[in-house]
Amino acid sequence: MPEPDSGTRPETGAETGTGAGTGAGAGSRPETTAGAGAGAGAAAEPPGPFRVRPIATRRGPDPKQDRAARTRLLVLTAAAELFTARGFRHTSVQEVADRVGMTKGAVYFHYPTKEALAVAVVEHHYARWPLLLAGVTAEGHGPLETAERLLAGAALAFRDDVVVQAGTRLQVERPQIDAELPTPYVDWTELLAGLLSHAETLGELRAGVRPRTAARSLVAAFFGTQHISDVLRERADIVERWSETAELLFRAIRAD
Ligand code: LUB
Repeated sequence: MPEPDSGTRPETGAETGTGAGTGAGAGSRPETTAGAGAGAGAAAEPPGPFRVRPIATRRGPDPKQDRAARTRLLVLTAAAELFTARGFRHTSVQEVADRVGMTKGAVYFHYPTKEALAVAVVEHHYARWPLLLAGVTAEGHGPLETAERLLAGAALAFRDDVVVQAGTRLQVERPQIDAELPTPYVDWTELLAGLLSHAETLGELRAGVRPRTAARSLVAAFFGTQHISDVLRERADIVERWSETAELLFRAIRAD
């Protein structure tokens, strides 16, 4: 019986390059580069947000644009620190402005609302993953090993990267945020399902293991592991907690 559709997200609209005006756009993602699990045998194209994005080119260095981009990143990182520590509702734009030594007006110039700031933080959270994918793919492992190393890399990012942490909290608080946030969890599920389907064609999967079911289970286990580690240890032990869970799950998934 074919597997139920996981409701993968339809491709989002036009992507914007870095540089001008990326702060406030809902649904647009900072560009990426990558292909998935390029070990032996042709791998399927990674899902939308993990796919190669055309790099928006522009003529020559533009100091004004670069300064604006640096300011946006400064504001975004400060917002991520506050969203991670206090959540969306208990963070004010004034606190973000104070943290970067700017006026509230100057922050609003780059991000017209607190919601726009939240959307930008979540977009940058997801923009981390194609870069991680590109790095792991370049190592040339098989698809199952690629999946295992991707999630191990994600665990490090959840421990050390405040934008990843903030994006995760904002996605949990999405009912409180009156803005269009990307649908969570579906891209990782799609990416892992692609890698596990490829692994299946190479005979790397244990008989009876369904790629999409295993992909959903890995995402659910990772999300639960990072959440519990966050609540109990502010993710200080997430790498250890995930490696013990991953060892168990990949032993169940991998063919002997
Ligand atoms: C991941 C989070 C936190 C899934 O994909 C996502 O949306 C995720 C944020 O919403 O964990 C686990 C890899």
